[in-house]
Amino acid sequence: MRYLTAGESHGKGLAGIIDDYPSGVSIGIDFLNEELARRQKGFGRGKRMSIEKDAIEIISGVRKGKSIGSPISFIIQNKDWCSWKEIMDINPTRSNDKDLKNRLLNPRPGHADLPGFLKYRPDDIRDIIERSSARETAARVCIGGFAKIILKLMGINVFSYVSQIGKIILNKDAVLNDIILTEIERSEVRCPDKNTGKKMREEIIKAKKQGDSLGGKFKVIATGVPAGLGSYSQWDRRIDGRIACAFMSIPSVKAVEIGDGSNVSGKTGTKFHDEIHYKSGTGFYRKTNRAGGVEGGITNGESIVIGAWMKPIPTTAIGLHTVNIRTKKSDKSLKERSDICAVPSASIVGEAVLSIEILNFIQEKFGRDNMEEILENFNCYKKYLEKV
Ligand code: EPS
Repeated sequence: MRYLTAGESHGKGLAGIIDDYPSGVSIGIDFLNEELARRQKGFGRGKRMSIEKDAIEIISGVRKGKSIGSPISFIIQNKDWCSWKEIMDINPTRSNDKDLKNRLLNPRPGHADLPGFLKYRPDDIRDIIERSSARETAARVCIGGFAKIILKLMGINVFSYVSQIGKIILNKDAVLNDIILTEIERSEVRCPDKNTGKKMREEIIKAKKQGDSLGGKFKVIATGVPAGLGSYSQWDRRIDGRIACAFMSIPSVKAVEIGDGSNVSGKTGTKFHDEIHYKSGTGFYRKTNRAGGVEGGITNGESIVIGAWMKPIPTTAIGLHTVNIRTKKSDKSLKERSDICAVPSASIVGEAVLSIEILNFIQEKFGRDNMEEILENFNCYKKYLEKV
């Protein structure tokens, strides 16, 4: 399954194309819209999220509620476009005084503004910030939703939660049962622990008052993933490498861990590795999962556990020292409407990108054409795993 997204943050909308999505999958539009709504939530989001009510409009690849094997394409309208029609006009217009006055010239450190300006040579940084905006992730969450629909049919579920916002850190990993999962979905910061969640909320309020922004960490877990996805045979066939790449492509993510992540280096081999056990009818299993479900670039049958760290949002009310791209004089960085903290939303994007990567490896192993065929192959393989 390949995919592309397009669209500017304040343009008409976002678009997505998914190629190689199997035929015969029932597509629940409500489910896809719920996924979009989950991404829009979260304490610390900016005003934009109260303007938008993201919803998918499928253009192709689905007929009578089922995928037909041809490319799926869709759009998500930007409601806010109505207020930006003039600024985002695609027709040639003679630049007027207003345009000149509105030009963004003071790049924000931490955003794509300066490197984008150097690369694409615009005379207005708006040309850069429109596409580099994290608004693009709405399209990716949709594509992840399509992937999740298939994974669910195979008993694979993907969850996420927030484990850090600013200085507030959840002190232990969440045990994902139904009660905790409900708590995460109810929490404004997607934190499994009420008290920690409260402190995270206060941290966001404090940052807002100070005209500042925050980053943090989120975790994404996939359960029910069979052993045998990915391969050590070539670098780009390692599933952990592909997952890490997908997470690093989420705006603001600066570090990714699989399993125990940076804690792996301090332990001896006998204290770190997950010992192997066997039970008739279940097959091979582990009592610990420090490897995060991947060994040698291949899934080992345990849950895939990913952690991702986000830097603070680069747009701040206070601003940072920068240089005007035209005058080359020192100035404060430009101010755009923005979020104070988007870690809860990023965890939903994390669910999407992990689902997409797992589905890619599922299709590589079990087929890509038709859902019935994929399920037959998958179930046959699961039986082999149980009795091997
Ligand atoms: C976003 C929409 C954007 C930003 C945010 C993500 O909307 P606007 O620019 O109109 O406020 O709120 O983008 C960023 C934080 C960023 O750094 O790019 C969205 O839909 O998620």
